[in-house]
Amino acid sequence: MKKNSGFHTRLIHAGHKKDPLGSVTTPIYQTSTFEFENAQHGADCFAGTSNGYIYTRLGNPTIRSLEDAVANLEGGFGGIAVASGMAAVTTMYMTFLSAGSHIVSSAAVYGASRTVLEKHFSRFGVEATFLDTSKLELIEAAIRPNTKVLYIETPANPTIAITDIAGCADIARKHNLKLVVDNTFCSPYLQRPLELGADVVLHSITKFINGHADVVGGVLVCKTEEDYKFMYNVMTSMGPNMDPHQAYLVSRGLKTLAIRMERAQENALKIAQWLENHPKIAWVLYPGLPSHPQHELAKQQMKGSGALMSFGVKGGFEAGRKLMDNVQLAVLAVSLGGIETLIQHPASMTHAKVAAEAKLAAGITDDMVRYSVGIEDAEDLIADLEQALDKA
Ligand code: LCS
Repeated sequence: MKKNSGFHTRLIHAGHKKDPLGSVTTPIYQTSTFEFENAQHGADCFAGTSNGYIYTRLGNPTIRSLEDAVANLEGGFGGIAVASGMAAVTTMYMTFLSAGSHIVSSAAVYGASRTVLEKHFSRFGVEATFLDTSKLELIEAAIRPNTKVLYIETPANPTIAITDIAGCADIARKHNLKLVVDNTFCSPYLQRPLELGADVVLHSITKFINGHADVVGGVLVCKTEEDYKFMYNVMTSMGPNMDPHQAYLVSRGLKTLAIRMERAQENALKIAQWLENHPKIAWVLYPGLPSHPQHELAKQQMKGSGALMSFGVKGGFEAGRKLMDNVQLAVLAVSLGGIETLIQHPASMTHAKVAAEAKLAAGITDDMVRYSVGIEDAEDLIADLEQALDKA
């Protein structure tokens, strides 16, 4: 594969090394440890003067193949695959935060990305400020001398709020902060934060990158060798590493990312437009609708509008509950970004552990329903919503 190959070519070929036995796919090296050629080779591997594999927590060819593929697609120096999206988030926190340091984060982030700071990193003296990062002036005002990281999720889970990545990169450069972007909702197909000035991009691989609702995983991509090496050391020392079989499944899912994403977002736009015109729907937030407050920014920094939306049913939570209890095609389940359409209630499910006032301040209202659009027929999904709304 040529270095300047297109995105679709890289999706299929990046990360794969020619196999000595001719396997077209990267084999699953389901081993915990690797045999050295001799004692000197073992010592050289540990000294870093030989590139041989040592032990799967420290590196494995199946996992490396996935790491190289995602790093290539995001345009970074190196990728680090881990056991879950939360392992990616906490590995990043462990890399850049120390006792006494401060992080500024989007208020609307995946619930656990916030609560792990409030409940656990606070025990080690880490301070955190959560705010509406779609307003750049609020970020500037929150920065303190001990601020080390600016962490944004865009579009945000579950409010679909969009943050200006390039604007945040300017602020991060000015104040010497690491800009980290959770790119889970977009995948590198729709948005490449490193190209817009971010230092690190991370994913819950559980979502669009794997895409088939059968694996939990995470990945980080660092722009520079320096950040990559330090983060890799943090990860392998703490041990939240991915398993080779998990990496194999994700690599398989990744190959169809672009065509899955294209179809899902085509469905999503049709559904969002239909919902917006439905008399029982109070509001819809979808980046592809001109009514989205950051529709223009979304058009600039995203290659498409994605497959996630949130909406409110007239009649509030009770009406939303009736809708969720009556859908027959969409699956009532958390997670997102798979080939099947999922529906859930953020306030009582994915963001249940976020304090009530914090939820409201982040825009996670009680009437909010989150809908992750899959690759079924849009007409069938609309018919499903229609019959459920009739009962709401
Ligand atoms: N970042 C984002 C944006 C997420 O949506 C999630 C999980 C994570 C990180 C954590 O990833 P995990 O450890 O679960 O792989 N989001 C979920 C959601 O909205 N419903 O269930 C999980």
